[in-house]
Amino acid sequence: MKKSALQIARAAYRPQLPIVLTGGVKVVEGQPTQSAGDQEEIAKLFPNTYGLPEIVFEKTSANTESAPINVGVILSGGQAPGGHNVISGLFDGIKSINRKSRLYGFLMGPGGLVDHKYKELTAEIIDEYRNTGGFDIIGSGRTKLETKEQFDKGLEILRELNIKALVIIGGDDSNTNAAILAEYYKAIGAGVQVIGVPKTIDGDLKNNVIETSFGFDTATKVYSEVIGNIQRDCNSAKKYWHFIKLMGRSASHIALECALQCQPNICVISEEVEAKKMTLGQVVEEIADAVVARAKEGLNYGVVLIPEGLIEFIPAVKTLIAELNDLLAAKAEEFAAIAPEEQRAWVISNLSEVNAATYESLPAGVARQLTLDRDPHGNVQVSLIETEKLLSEMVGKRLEQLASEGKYNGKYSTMHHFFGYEGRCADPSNFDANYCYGLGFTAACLIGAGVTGYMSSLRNLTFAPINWVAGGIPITMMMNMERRHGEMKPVIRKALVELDGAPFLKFAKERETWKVGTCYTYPGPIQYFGPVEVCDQPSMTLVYEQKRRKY
Ligand code: FBP
Repeated sequence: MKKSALQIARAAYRPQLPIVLTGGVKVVEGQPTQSAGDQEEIAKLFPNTYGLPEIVFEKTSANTESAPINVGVILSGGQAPGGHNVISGLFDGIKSINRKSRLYGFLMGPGGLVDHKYKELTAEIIDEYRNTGGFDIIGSGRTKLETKEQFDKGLEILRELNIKALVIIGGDDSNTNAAILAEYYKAIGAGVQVIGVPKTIDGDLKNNVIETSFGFDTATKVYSEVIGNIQRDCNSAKKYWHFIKLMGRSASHIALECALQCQPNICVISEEVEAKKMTLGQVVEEIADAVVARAKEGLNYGVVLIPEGLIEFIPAVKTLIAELNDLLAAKAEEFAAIAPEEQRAWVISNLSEVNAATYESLPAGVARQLTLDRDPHGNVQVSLIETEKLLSEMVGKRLEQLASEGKYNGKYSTMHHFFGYEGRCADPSNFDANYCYGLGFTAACLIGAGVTGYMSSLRNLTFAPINWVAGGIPITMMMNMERRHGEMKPVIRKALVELDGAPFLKFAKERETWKVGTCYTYPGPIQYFGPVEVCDQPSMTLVYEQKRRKY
């Protein structure tokens, strides 16, 4: 296959490993842990894997080579830059345990384990994919691993291939399932360890022990590059308002990071909308105010960032979605049998009065999307809702009204963009290339340590990679009970933007200036070769969270 010059140069990049992982490692155990919430219920549901200690690896000069081990790996959910480096780090890690260890990749996500679709990942294959974006080495999928039948079916192929450890690379839902699988295999004495790796561009799988999920750094840098380009175009032509929706199903971390990088005129933060109990009309009003204020200065252009998940955070819509989830779960067959043109009326007649009113008030396309198929984890597919168009149209209508009252006399022409899939398979930034390779290598060390139900972890991420702290965190430590598909389930708590956190506070301090002033910054494309301050900086979110500028 023909390769670009950058592909060839990038293949030669050697990710930097934390110094602790560059020889033999020994395990240092911390204190027993407890779950993030609902301790009693979680302890009951995970009798074999609850309360385990955190683990940190330290360097040892002792010979740590041990028997060869066969390991399986699964990529689960949406693509995120760096997945291939997790796999290459895992491969190199298990080979450092014993040259005869073997790695098998299950194809197209967790479904590959259940359907026994796999391929052995040899050194030749791994070398083709080092430092590349995408998940194409084995593919990914969203099958939810949750039933005993699936676990037992998976165990058949694990036994056939003599696989003693399974690494699941996924987001909060997939790692929740990894914890359930680990518990089940431990309970039945299957002899298979399960290790998770924190993946998602959304950045919402993080807590005080997992500093960030991989892929967030690269994806936000890609989006920031193009937002910067649009801002420059906008500032050159001075004739459009650009409404840019950014991926991130639930939390607004991506939008916030891009706002910190690019300084747009407006960035809506869903978590703030929810906290202030805002209606859609109030969000529109705020944007319209900014358009009017800029028009007064003769500035009939601007850039608005909108997080993909916004609609779900508007309190009235959130309550509606919760009732719809229960309704559609309880009456799935009845709903499926209804002709499409009659579904709207059926939904309205089955909802409570208040939610029926909200449903009716939404534009038909948005309302319909809320009743369409959930993903296998029960999430509304918000990437399919055109919030950027919805908002720009509503702002347009409000401006017409203001103009008729003599309160606005600017020009309002709009452009719409959605940046999501463009960033998920980019070649990983140096940060993600190093982080992912280290996470994979750490997963191998956790396998070597014989533990199960742990998530691979690297900390101190605003320091240079050689100083990163490697270890493992019991997955149950991140869990609490939440309502899903109409039932209470143990799940990893999603990290939303904290309104008292340093990244949001920084944004909140600057945003009034950015609104009317034109303070755009232009981050430019990701650089892989060159000065440290250009190539190796972590996300601003991490930097503000850890209150450190650069290493
Ligand atoms: P993960 O949570 O699996 O990492 O996926 C996140 C995401 O990229 C969201 O930002 C987006 O809403 C969703 O996936 C899109 O899903 P799909 O790839 O199935 O269209």
